[in-house]
Amino acid sequence: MKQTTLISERLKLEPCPIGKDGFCCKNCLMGPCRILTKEQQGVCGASQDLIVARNILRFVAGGTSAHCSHSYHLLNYLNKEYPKNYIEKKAPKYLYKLWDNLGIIPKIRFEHFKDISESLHLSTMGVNSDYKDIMKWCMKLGIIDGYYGMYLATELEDEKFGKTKIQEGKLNLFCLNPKKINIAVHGHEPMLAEILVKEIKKHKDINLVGICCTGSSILSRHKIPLAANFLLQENVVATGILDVMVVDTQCIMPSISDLCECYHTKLITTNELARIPNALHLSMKSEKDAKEIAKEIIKIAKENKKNRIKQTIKLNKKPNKIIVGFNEDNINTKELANKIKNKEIKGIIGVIGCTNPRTNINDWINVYKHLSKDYIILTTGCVGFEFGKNDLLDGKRFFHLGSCVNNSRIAEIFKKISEHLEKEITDLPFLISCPMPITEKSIAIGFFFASLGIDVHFGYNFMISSDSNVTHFLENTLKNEFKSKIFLDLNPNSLYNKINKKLILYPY
Ligand code: BF8
Repeated sequence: MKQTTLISERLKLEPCPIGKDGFCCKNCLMGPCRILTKEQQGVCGASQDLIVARNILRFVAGGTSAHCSHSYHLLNYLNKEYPKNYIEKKAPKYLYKLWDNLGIIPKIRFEHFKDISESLHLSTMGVNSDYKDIMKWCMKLGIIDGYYGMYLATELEDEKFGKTKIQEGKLNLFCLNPKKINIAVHGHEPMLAEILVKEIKKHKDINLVGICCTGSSILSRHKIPLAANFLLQENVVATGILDVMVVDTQCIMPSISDLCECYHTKLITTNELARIPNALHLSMKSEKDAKEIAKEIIKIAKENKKNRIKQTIKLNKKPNKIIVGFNEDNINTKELANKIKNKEIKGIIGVIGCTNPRTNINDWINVYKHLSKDYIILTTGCVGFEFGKNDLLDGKRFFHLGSCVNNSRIAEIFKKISEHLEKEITDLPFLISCPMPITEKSIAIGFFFASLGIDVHFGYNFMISSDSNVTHFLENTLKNEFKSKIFLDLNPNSLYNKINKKLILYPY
């Protein structure tokens, strides 16, 4: 039998302190160069600022490509063309004008993929050596991530699978049922999961659960219980009672393959990009494929239940009850605008992104719990799951808006409120806080919100150490054109104090 570990064990591997600050350049074979001071240069002559800026841009390009790939796969699945003038139609007019003047929006359909590729080009050795210009490219990719990634994916999913509904749902590992055949769907692109939801209705002996953003998506639309976020995904397998895990793309730990072998679970991949050793690959490109594959998955799960070895994690608690399914149409933005105007609430915080196990998750959750007395909290993704685990997703102060591509719903809510109040988004008490980022996607999302004029907080260092010029640029210079800043605060209490002292999140 294969031996494997869980993430809690592997976390003993310390992060590289040089790479963590973005000071390691691996863009050519004269290096890798580790540039520890502002005076030092890489072998090619690259400064510390340039190295940090290029590393951030490559990170943002990775995140943007994931979201744009998601919407592209949806278009293919639905047999649809790219919409024309998409950003022009979706963005606030004054922002479109600003971005147009700055020359940072793709005008031709598909040009956004070229921009992702050009970002890789310009950050290769010996192309762009102006860190400020590279930061502008980060903003450009942020806009692309927001519109051609998150907005488009959310819109296509709403059109095809229906708008989310406000309803009670269940969340946590305890959604698994030892008496039933358990199937989990994991990843981000919910096309196959949607078909499985319909198909399992014919099978009373099957319990379908979700993981990560595919899970959030079918939770918000169909009340399918959400068993885990990124951090708990291995535990779903390690219960010993998961008969099939179906994965699409993104945030699937490579460890899952060995774990599935240890615990009898059949691992099934469905996306051409996401191949995993020892998994059964059932390629899904169309709705017709999806219908056939869903039936095949059910057959495999039914046959595999008899191979369970034993249940290894006790599931003796009840799942948390949560209210889910909020979106830009069923949240009363007029009412929120009035509450801001009448000072009934101090503002709105979008708490988004991952749950990085290198942070103190409980401390962050507690801070938002305190802040929710004065602020409305809109949330998505893995941090949203964490609020659910703490029984905070009540639909009164905390509003769960779905998966990470559904961050477009937060942007849309901010846009609508600003229209009601006839103000620019940047003049309103909005903050985006991503306290525990893990993925490149989280950073791309941050740049998107900054492009809208909203201050963006990160609670874990993504290559912006306190004294670099890049940090200074993001905290100060960005304001000149975008009226926003991207800043780090690694300490939950310090963020809380800054908000209380009105150093950030200025009152209306
Ligand atoms: O897109 S919050 S760990 S699951 S990246 Fe991944 Fe981060 Fe979770 Fe969904 Ni979002």
